[in-house]
Amino acid sequence: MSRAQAAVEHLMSYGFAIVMVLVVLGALSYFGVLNVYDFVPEKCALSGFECEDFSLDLSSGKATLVLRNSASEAVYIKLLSVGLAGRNFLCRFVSPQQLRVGAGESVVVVSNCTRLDGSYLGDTGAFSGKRKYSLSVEYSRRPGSLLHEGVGDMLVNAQGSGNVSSDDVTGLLSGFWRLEGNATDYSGFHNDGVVAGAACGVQGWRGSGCGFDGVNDFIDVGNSPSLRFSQGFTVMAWFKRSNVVPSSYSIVSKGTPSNPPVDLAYSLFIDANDGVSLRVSDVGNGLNQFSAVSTPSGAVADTGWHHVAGVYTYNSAGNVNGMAVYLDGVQSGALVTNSRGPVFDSPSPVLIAAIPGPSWVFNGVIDEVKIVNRSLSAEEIRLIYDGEK
Ligand SMILES: [Ca+2]
Repeated sequence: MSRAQAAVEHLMSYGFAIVMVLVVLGALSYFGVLNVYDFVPEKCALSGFECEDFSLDLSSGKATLVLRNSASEAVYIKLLSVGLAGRNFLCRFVSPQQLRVGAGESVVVVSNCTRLDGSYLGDTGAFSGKRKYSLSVEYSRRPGSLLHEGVGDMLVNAQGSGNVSSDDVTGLLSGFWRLEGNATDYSGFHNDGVVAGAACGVQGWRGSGCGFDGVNDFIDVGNSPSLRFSQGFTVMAWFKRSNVVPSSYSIVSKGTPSNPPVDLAYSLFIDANDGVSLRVSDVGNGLNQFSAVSTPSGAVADTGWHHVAGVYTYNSAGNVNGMAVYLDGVQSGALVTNSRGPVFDSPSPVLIAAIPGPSWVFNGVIDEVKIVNRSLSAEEIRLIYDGEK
């Protein structure tokens, strides 16, 4: 018997068994019993760089990569993000000044992680074990010059489980109030709210929410540095009006946007046209100076649930993104590009459902309030909305 014949007979005898083993492994993987990545060694690859070492610690919420610049000239890293496909999990390192990495040199890049999809901080297990994360990097050859993009992936056995919960994480969330019967802040910054009259425990969008009477109910979440922004920020919430009476109703405000707004920092509110507006001021001079953006009139003239996000961007190099309001995941209303500047450092606390007085008191239910310490992109807002809707 020739060697070729022997090989064919061998295959005939064992081929079926091999196929069956593959089918069983495939089925186990499909039903989640088996993680296919458990059999593959950890690895990390990123175009434009050599990924020398890498780790992901879910308990502290940090992804650490040691990147070597294999090019013959220095590069300047502006952004590095680590994501998990379909899970809205994002670790992000941003360096406005851009991190220089000389030719042949290595650099340690630590990205802060958070979960953007509305899953609760403190949940455990969802991201534990070995998984494949996508990597993307933006860098230039000179500081501030043309940006290049590199992509790659990282197969890593994450340490710990759960998500951002430690105090030292200066990630994205500055405040996260699930409003499950109380005003506890889940961002890690301890911006726990004081409930004034509101009925927390009523049916919310997700679990419970807080009901406000339109008269004097509100929640005061304080004025900690984590709620004061010199650059950009994003404010988000779900809300449901009890009735449609055209007037101004605050959703989340820091200061007073009514005239004169001597202490206005930012306010996301239902306006008298039954739309949603975002107002931001850079001064506290009482001259009614602020930037604003609104959805079209009548956009929320109903008593159904809506998700709203207000985004403000100030960039010292130019007011790049301005401000925007997103209703149910979609940008709504004109984007104002002449934003005034850094957000006024108002002495007022952040109130949910009212402005100081109290006035502009919301009439209905508010739930899942988030404040993020940077301006989110349209894509990120969409991601969050899709994850929560
Ligand atoms: Ca809730």
